[in-house]
Amino acid sequence: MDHLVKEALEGEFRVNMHDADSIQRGLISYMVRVVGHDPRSAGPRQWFMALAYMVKGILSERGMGTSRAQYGQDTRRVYYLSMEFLTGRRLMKHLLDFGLETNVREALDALGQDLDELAQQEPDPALGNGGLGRLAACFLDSMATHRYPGHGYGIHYEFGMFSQTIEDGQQVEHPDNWLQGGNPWEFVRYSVSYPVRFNGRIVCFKDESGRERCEWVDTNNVNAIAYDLKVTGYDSPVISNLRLWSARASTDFDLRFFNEGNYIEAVKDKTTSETLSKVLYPMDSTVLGQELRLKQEYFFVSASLQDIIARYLRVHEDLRLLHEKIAIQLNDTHPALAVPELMRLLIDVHGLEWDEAWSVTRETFCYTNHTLLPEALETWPIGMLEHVLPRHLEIIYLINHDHLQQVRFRFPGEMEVLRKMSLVDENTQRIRMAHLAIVGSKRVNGVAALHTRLLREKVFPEFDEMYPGKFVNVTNGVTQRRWLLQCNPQLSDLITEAVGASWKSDLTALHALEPLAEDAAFRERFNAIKLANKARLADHLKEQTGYVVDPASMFDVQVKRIHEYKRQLLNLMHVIHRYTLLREGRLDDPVPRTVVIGGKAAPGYWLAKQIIRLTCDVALTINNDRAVSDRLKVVFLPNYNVSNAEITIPGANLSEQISTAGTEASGTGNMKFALNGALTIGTLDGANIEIKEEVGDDNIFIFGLTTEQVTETKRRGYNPWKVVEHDADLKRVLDMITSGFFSPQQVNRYSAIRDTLFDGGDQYMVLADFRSYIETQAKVDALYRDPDAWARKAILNVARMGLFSSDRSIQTYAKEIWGAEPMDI
Ligand code: 26W
Repeated sequence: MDHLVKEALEGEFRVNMHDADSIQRGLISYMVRVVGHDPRSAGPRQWFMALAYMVKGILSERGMGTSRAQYGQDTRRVYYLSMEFLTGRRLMKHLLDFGLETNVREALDALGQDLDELAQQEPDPALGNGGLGRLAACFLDSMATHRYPGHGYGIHYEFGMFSQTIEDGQQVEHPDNWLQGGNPWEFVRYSVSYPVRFNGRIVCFKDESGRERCEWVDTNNVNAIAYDLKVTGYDSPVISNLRLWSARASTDFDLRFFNEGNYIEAVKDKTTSETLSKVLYPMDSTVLGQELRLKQEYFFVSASLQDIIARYLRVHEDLRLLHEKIAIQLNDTHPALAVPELMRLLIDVHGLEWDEAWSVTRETFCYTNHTLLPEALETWPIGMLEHVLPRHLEIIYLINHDHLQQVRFRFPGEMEVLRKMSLVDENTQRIRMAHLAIVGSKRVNGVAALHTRLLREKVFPEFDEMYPGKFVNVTNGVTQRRWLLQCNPQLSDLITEAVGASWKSDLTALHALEPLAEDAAFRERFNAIKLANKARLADHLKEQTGYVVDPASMFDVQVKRIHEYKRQLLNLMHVIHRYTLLREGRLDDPVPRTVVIGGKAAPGYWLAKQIIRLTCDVALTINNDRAVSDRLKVVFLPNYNVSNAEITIPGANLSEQISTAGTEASGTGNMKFALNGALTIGTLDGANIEIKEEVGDDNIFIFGLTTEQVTETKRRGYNPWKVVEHDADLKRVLDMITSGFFSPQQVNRYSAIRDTLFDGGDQYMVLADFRSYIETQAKVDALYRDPDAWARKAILNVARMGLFSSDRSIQTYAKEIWGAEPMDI
């Protein structure tokens, strides 16, 4: 090592990434000069940092090429505004994108370090809740890979999604201090800073030219500071940027207090304004309506729009043509305040007329809806807006005034329609953010065919009628780079060997695998890879939970946020039913199963937490019952996140996608599992429907009521008691849950579950779908007994996933929504 260090520090600084020796010298040099550690005593954490800084250098160099090309070509840009980005770890992704993995691995080997161990050192940035945040990350990857001029904007949360441990069978939340050890990937841009204003009041006056102008005065200001993360694409010269805003107090000290000698009071304001980017709200699917959340939304929207306008004005003059050069995608309604904020900036700051500003605004924004659940549709109390964003409330009223005039014209005399379409909910005195986003956007999209249809027919039918062609569908997709290439290297190699490498940027190339489903040798290799991935997952489960599971058993996996509509409870009911059959010897030729359930519950969502607890209780009982031990195991996988999804998904045989029909907008886990060769058991919900259409009815297990049947059953008066009365197995399962069979220390522990199912009316039709689910699970068993038949179908699933790449989603957005072209670079 001594001579290596000497040589490295004497040699030239530039690293030749195509040469392992040069990389090795580079690493030593970064270790000394940037990390500031002696290479002779550095551990994996320090080597990770040295490597990350070295890669960051390449990111920066190449990133400049992209910027220059964008300004040079004056390309139409796409801005993706999202409160959440779940990017996953960066290191391996950048190495894969640059084609550097092999060389770097070799260089590290020579230094006595293991690349995989280093990669584990990196914290997983959990700046999102679930599907919506991960989709944003897949989209950035696809945009960079296919050379679109995409830019992400979000929040630099100091604390991301909480980390979850299980203590005493219950979820415990811990702060996610992901920046603790420093973040080598980010570029802090102290000079890129914008003031964001809150509170205050509006003064209107006539200016010299007699024009009515409004000014927002006496505001409390916070500064937004930019943190940039570089986004690479696979084998692509384009490097895009994800800009995350962090809140800084605008004045370090409030001088009034300071001068009075009250030092602590003087710093207090600083602390409160900096809470704006402190923590991600860990809820998906229910809105809390808290002022801090509203402020977070406005904070990042305002900073992003100021930045977008500044960049535009660097090369253009006329803001009336803004929409010709940019498109802004709103990821759900979380950034919907962008609509009145752009209006405010254009009118109050840049002097456009109302009509000019409105036409630019409506041509600039597009809005993606991600949920059908009524409790997840954002609304804000008028009183709160009046206090926090008085000028925006005025602008919203003005927008609504014009909007309602058009509604009256389109639906004359229809007061009910007027009431429904108003941006203001008069009953609750709240502003409807989805309405605002729809009115202020050029296009509105749903994320799967069924979801878009339900949006148009059930949620916003009047808007759809009033604006024909505004509502479009873009079915979600996932990036095959992370969700196959990176997480499943063995299967990736097998596929590349069989059909070539083009699938990495064109997933439809997987079609060529179809004939190989009939090739016994291929099936054998495919099965061996699945087994190896299951062994890796089994090791992970053992390390995380202590439970030992058998990789030869069927791995039946449901990982996603815990929510009643996703029906983890239905899964558990099948498990309990199976357990009783096993104990009574009523299953002939039982297929051994390992059921894995994982996911986080929102901290305030008590019932979801009970479902986690029940999972753990059921696991404890079943896993310790010697009578069934080798035939059934249940494991709750703690702290489900992007990193452990990368281990879990490749190890699954069966993918559980069992939401009540009409509730899951799309799902994206469903796509990741199938891409990794799991078969799906699922309802006709979200993108499951399109998956079924692609893979064929024989290659997926569909069960349960359809959306129409759910509606019809409810309309006719659904009676949970009746269902249970006619199903002895179901009755017994429920009795076991509610009589304390799994919680003898506290027999009433699960009374709330009984209550939602009966008194609560079983909103999500768990009982109604039980029988169909159980029967379908029996078909799953039957197929698993024939490994060859199972493998054929699994291979066909992989081969037919071409449609579900986020590359396809992005190409659709680019063509049909943004009007964006790939850059020529
Ligand atoms: C603040 C309250 C809140 C926060 C987040 C409400 C709703 C959300 C999101 C819309 C929830 C979400 O992540 N939705 C998921 O989006 C995925 C990507 O489109 C879909 O695949 C999932 O079906 C949908 O649940």
